[in-house]
Amino acid sequence: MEIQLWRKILCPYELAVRELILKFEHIIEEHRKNNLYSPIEQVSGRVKSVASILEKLQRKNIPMERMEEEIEDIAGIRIICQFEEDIETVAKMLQHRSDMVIKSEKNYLKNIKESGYRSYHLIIYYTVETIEGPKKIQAELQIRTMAMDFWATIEHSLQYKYKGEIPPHVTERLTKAAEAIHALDHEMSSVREEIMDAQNSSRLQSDIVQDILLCIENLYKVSNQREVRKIQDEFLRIYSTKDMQQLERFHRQLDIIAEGYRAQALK
Ligand code: 0O2
Repeated sequence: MEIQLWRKILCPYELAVRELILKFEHIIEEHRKNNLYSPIEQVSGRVKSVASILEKLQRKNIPMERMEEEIEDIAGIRIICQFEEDIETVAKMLQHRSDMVIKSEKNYLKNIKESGYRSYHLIIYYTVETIEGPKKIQAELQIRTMAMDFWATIEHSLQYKYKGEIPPHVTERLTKAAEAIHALDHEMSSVREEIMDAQNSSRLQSDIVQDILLCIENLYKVSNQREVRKIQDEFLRIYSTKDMQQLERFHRQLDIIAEGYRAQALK
């Protein structure tokens, strides 16, 4: 096929990958803005390379004209979660979306691959708008934890290095590493609540600090410099104590002071 034609074929897949990444990133943002825990930690995506498409066509004996129907992962999205429990939450979230239809699933968490590969895959139908009108394409969503992703990335590189013929001694070590990764995911799940609490309070603290700093910056514009410097010193003192309750109290007081200045400015 001519290069020009490949470009035309892959164009809607590029658009789909960009749109889907944006949509999943927005899910993360929406959770964070509402002070909610996001089951999605990171998202990335890629359009399969022409070489990789050709290799798959050949390996699976698929005629070129059946490419778009048979190769389901021309558009690929990877969704990374912190905990194994989050994978199901994400999968359920996707079932209810109106902009994608789930065609099939492959659960390599329940049915771990012989290689040790663990991940949850969904093939979806997704429609993009092109200059020639709407085009329904397929995309593969891989949902996995950070630990699963770490293992899969390393194993994928080794597959590439050894051209799919990984020597037995390396396979053995990969199997052991896969077991360790499995155990790590379970260990992390058992302290999930504690980790989530710690992450939430750290995010809350950073939001409060950002708010206080913005408030102090605004006070410099409308109030006596010496007064604001005193407020600033008090903030630094409280901040160094790492006492969240004191910091929250200071934040509330600062809000009242700022409100007072705002009211004065309106008079
Ligand atoms: P890439 O380089 O990731 O784009 P097949 O290619 O026939 O094995 P199939 O039947 O289309 O795959 O679906 P499957 O098994 O769900 O695999 C789809 C993708 O999952 C693969 O894409 C890999 O990304 C990933 N995957 C599946 N099995 C393994 C594994 O054992 N190790 C690792 N590291 N990844 C795996 P591709 O096509 O390999 O290409």
